[in-house]
Amino acid sequence: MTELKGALIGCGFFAVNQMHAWKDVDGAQIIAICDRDPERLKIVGDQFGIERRYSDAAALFADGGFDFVDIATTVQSHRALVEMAAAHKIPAICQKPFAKTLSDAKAMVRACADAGIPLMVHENFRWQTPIQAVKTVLQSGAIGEPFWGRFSFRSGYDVFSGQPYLAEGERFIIEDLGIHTLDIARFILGDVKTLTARTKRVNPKIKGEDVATIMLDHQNGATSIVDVSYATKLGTEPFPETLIEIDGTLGTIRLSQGYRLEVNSAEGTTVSNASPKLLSWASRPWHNIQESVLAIQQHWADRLTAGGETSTSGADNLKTFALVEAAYDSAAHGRTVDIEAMLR
Ligand code: NAD
Ligand code: 89V
Repeated sequence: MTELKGALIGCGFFAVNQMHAWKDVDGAQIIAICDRDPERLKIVGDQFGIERRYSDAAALFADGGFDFVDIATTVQSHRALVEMAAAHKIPAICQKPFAKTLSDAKAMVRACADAGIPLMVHENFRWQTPIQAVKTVLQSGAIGEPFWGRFSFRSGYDVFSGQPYLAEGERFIIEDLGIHTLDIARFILGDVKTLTARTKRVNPKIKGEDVATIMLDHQNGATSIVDVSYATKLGTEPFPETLIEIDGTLGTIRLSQGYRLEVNSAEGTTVSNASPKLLSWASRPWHNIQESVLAIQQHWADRLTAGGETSTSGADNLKTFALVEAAYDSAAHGRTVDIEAMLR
């Protein structure tokens, strides 16, 4: 099999995980990197032995010689870089949050569709082992038709030391973390008709909201709650676990802290361990996220080689991104938002 060649733009905090994962992906490797910060370019270039280094994305694309680009910068540059990829007809992966606004995100999807190139959003949380395990149980039919769910991420973990920009934006937890939880809710219970949200800022040292409670009406009739907090101090810190409760017509699923998966069905109660693997380059407690980075990047390489839309394509991610915008709108104006209307 010919190995796909990739270029990575943005050599910051999270890109190190992506670079490690690319080393483990079958059928793809990174051959060039780009960062406008010379220090980050050197650190990542030296760590992963990459000779081709660029401080300017336009120069990287002009030189070419790669089959895809992995955009690992923060949101401000996503639209310009995705459109640059489309202009050069280079398939692109773009980190979350996909864009600054839904209208930017729609333009990015359109640009890639017009150029005929695949676009995937690096929305990795649905690729976590425990989340996949919940989906597998639901698909088995063991709990019947789901009618209620809760997707919960409550933590007191200091995310600001690794990602200082998270303390500075007007928007915080929904845009950065809730975006993953909302995507998991869609992945498990399907697309959403309407959304209602409430937010709070508890930590006085940050600008944006650090607590959000969101109610979703899914198209299949199920109702779910997505609740996220970085102001929750617990005895045993659960970061970065998403806890899940699903009630179905024939039983229930509970994914609880410590990756404990309990299924109650007509067959009785089963308890299993849905822990992620600790990859050789991973470290606790991030190993759950790190394993999902490898899974999503392997999925990209497989789809790029064999063809077919990725699970978190740009088009798919519009439906998650709309929930983010709707949550801010709902919390600001105290109203329920029609998601289908936003996507028309
Ligand atoms: P960071 O600030 O540490 O790194 C971003 C890097 O991109 C910096 O080195 C910066 O110099 C570079 N950069 C920015 N614009 C550029 C441009 N136009 N050209 C070249 N280089 C440019 O940020 P981070 O914490 O690594 O986050 C990056 C993205 O990853 C964010 O969108 C964040 O939300 C996302 N993220 C995702 C996960 C996940 O699990 N999916 C986890 C953490 C962060
Ligand atoms: O996934 C993210 O984007 C990260 C974190 C898990 C820390 O919220 O910012």
